Amino acid sequence: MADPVFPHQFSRAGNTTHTGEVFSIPQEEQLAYGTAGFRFRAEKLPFIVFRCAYVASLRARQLDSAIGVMITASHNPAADNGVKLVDPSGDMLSQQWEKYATEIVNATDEDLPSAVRALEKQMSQVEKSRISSGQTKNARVVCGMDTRISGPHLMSAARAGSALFNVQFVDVGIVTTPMLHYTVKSFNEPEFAEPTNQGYYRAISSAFRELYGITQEPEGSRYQPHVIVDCANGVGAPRLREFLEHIPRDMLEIELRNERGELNHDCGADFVKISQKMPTEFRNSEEGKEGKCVSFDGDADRILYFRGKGAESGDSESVELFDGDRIAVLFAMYLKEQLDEFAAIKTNYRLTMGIIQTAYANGASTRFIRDSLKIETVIVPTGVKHLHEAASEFDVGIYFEANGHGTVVFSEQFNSAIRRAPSSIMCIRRLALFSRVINETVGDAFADLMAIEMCLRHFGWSMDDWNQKLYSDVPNIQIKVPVDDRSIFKTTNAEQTLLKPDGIQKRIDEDVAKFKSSRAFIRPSGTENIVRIYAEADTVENTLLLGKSLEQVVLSIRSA
Ligand code: G16
Repeated sequence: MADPVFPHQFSRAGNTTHTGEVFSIPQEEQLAYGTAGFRFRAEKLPFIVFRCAYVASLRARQLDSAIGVMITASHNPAADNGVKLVDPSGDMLSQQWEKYATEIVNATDEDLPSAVRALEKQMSQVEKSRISSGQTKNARVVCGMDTRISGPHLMSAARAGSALFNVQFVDVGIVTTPMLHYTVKSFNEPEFAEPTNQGYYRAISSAFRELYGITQEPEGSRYQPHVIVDCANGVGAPRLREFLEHIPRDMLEIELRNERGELNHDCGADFVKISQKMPTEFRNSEEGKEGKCVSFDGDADRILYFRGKGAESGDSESVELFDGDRIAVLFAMYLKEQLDEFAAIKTNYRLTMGIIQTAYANGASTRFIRDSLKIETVIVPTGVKHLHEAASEFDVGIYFEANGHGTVVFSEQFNSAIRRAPSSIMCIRRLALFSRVINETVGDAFADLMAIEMCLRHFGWSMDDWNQKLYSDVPNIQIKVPVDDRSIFKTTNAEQTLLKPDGIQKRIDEDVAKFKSSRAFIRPSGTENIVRIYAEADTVENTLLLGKSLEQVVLSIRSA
């Protein structure tokens, strides 16, 4: 086949932005597939999206399947954008293909055809002959975007990239990232769900309504079904409104805030987690101790719960956080209760369960999981791809980053055990329905919201109960330090130890040794031009001191 012709406006030199200007990208600038795909100022993205869609079309032909392209910069500011690829099962792109995507994005126009040929050489004989005989009717690039102004132009770049091999292009419009993941899986597994927004809404909401129907609140329940959602002014707002048409108000009363302002500005899960403050449009006097509030991020793949500290605290801005760690523990308690009942009945099945966290997990949560729940925990580097992979080693793998990104994955062994057991047994029905409420493909704010409310209702818990019956967070802080070149920071040990620049880990260790019960690490972000500092210690004051001292360490490198 002749080498395809690459349109000039999607080349490095001619890269044309959504405002019609040319923003060229120097050939020597190496672009990296980060924590969650390529993420930069939107001006850089047309060329990158074009090349990524091209890679997606190659992968789609290789596997004769739908591959996803999601145009989003999630929690980043509105002026940024990004692109990530989704594999046929709805999971993140395989790490081998992340490498190919990086090579293809960084190849010169002249080198591109040979880079593609090198990639094609890696394919199996079966895949090659399927492609050469044209048996690729299921190959599709399924593309969605968030609400950013640069999105539609990037969608046209994706369409152009997929067109090079005539792969069918499906534009699903403005969707949350988890909806795109779910839709890709639905295209490839038609029995899973209909590959449309309505198909996604119906699948999750019908499982929720059924689970609601069999869930009995215990006597003296303090559960309350009113939730206020901070939509981060992102795609979560319009899509959640549609989703809620499938959830009766007498089951859940959901109120939406931050629907149309500036994306992620003073609101959203990242803002709430890092500042530990109320998002805009929320007031401590109204949403104080009694309130149940939730924050999504810009593409609704993260969820956090929070409430004000109450008028009596004298602090009108700070929040009490119920973060990803606390959500993971809630899911673990619910699932463990069902699995224990199941084990008592079906002794021939031994289903394993584990919780995957990152170094950002609050130390108190990890101790509680190991010591009180007696569940195995695994710590992996930041990034859903790492958590998802580790969770898949268990029959029931719960993974959550403290920032609210997480879900539960279930093994084949789990599915067949549940299918074979009589559905009249309550724990079996709960497990089966819970696994359908959850979006297994990736962390999903809507699906997680439904599952969390169901667990709280099952236990009859108020926010106070959820807070007090588990563990108390140890004081912790996260600081972002802008840097020119984050690539000079190299880590190991699940990102808890800094290898480069030389000598910095020693300074971190010395600082940590000054405070009781302390722990800290420094790592480069994979999504922003910043270095992140995490610190915890015995008191709020000491945590602040430790965090500030480490900030000085990073600033001293910056100015060296
Ligand atoms: C993405 C990833 C998350 C990660 C976050 C921050 O989230 O999917 O796994 O925790 O970036 O990553 P980093 O610390 O490397 O900047 P999102 O919600 O922005 O897509």
